[in-house]
Amino acid sequence: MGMKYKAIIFDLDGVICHTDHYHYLAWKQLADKLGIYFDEIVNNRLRGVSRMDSLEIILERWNGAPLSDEEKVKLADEKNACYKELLNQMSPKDLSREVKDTLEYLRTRGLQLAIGSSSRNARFILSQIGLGDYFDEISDGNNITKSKPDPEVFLMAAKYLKMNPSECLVVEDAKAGVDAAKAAGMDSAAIGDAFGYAQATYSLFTFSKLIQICSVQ
Ligand code: B16
Ligand code: MG
Repeated sequence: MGMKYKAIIFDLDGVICHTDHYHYLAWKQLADKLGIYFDEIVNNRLRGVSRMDSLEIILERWNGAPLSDEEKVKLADEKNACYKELLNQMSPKDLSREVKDTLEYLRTRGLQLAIGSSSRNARFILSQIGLGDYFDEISDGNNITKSKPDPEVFLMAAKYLKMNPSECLVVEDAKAGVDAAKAAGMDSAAIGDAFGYAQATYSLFTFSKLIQICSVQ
């Protein structure tokens, strides 16, 4: 069986591991403190979106006096401190056997494996779950100026990999991430919250289904 793609670019949060729940808890704590309504539906809009853009979405429901940029940065820092406390508790146990085995299999098939994440905490998360040195390339929130749905994070990953976008498959749990892949000229496989999203090339009921997609000529 031939391989359709040469590289796979994985989103991190919500795909490789479930830091999405920690984002939810940290934003919820901040929103509660500010008296802003926040639930899973609002949280789904934050998937793949940068920290500051996420804060703006949460503040759509803010009824107080307008906040200065300085105050906003302080709020985002507060959320990040709470989030990092949660990340400190992560360990290789937070990497599922299914994800680990699937990555290993794809690697043995000669595929390049990369990360394309909006997070500035991506490298720390990867080291926490025991994948610190695992990926061939990492494109994350530290090397981009525009977050998903802008294609920048995936185009940078392809550049680091020295691949054309058409040779890469993106795996995403965020609709914004699927849109970003499309804008980058890449096929995408949607999982989790993005499952069934019409803009995606494929939908993955479960992570290991990637093996079938990558084996089709
Ligand atoms: P940080 P991904 C994204 O990661 C998250 O989905 C999103 O909720 C978060 O706001 C963003 O990273 C920035 O994260 O605050 O750690 O820099 O899904 O693109 O891997
Ligand atoms: Mg994600």
